[in-house]
Amino acid sequence: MSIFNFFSKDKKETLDKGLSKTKESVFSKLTRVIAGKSKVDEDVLDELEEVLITSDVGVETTLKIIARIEKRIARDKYIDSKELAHILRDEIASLLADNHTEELPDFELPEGPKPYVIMVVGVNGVGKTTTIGKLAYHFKKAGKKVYLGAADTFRAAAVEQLTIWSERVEVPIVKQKMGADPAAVAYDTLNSAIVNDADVVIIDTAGRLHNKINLMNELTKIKNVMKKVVPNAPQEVLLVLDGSTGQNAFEQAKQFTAATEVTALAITKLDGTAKGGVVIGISDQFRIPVKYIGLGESLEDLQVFRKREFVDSLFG
Ligand SMILES: Nc1nc2c(ncn2[C@@H]2O[C@H](COP(=O)(O)OP(=O)(O)OP(=O)(O)O)[C@@H](O)[C@H]2O)c(=O)[nH]1
Ligand SMILES: [Mg+2]
Repeated sequence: MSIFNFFSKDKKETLDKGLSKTKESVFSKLTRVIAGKSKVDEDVLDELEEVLITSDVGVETTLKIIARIEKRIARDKYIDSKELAHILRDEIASLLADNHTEELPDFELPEGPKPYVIMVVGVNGVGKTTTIGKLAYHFKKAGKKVYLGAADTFRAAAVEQLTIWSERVEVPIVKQKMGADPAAVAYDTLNSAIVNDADVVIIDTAGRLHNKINLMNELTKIKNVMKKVVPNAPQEVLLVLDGSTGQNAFEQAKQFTAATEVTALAITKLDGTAKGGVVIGISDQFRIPVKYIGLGESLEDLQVFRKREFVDSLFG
């Protein structure tokens, strides 16, 4: 194991605790499935399919998992039903590993000219601003100089909320008053960041405008204006999804990725839900990598998503 993948005890505890609702729900369902059955057979598989679908893994990914287990049964002939959780863990982990994505050490930035600009998008209430606060905290802790840009100027409280996070984490924020042009705020933020030699800039955006077309046009405009300052910005467009909405999160991912270029996903509020299986489905079905997961409201409760650790925690 490389030092990059070192998985600290604290991190594991946060993950286990954050996923506990999903974990309990999955285990109680699995226990019911195997009750009175010694062997994993067709009946068990049918019920397992149901368990995965009701845990919001999604139909497509569930079918892939079941097919893998069937293959394994065909090979091993007899599988003790007590081993089911184990086997599920292995098969899901290897399914997700098939969808290979580049992994950097936690809160390190890819090579390239500074600053690395992350534009955060998503519908209202999913956890964009909170995720920005947590990201700022972690990047700062990793020794990076962080700048925040309050480009959600649509709602009165939005700028205030981001300001509170900037004070809490002690990182600078660039803002204007409510109703200001979001692209202008983003432009100013990048200029300040360059003058001050920042490593990473995180731009908050509105989750709601008068309509969806307006919203998408505005995101495009913010992107284009930023390119005038940093030609390859934004290097990351992070779509935030609320994991507690299960299949809805899937739908949002589909719609957003169709309407605008998204390069990474963050799935929040996993602590408040038994629908954490959605991370497995989204990670399997979207080409865009799940980069972060939100496991609670405090600063430490944001983690870089590591497939193996996630699956181990869920079925461990
Ligand atoms: N339990 C839990 N709550 C979270 C998490 N992430 C965000 N929240 C809460 O979700 C609520 C909405 O979060 P915001 O960060 O304001 O969401 P937003 O996307 O910026 O919302 P708008 O600015 O209205 O578009 C807040 O009450 C957060 O505390 C998480 O991982 N776990
Ligand atoms: Mg917000």
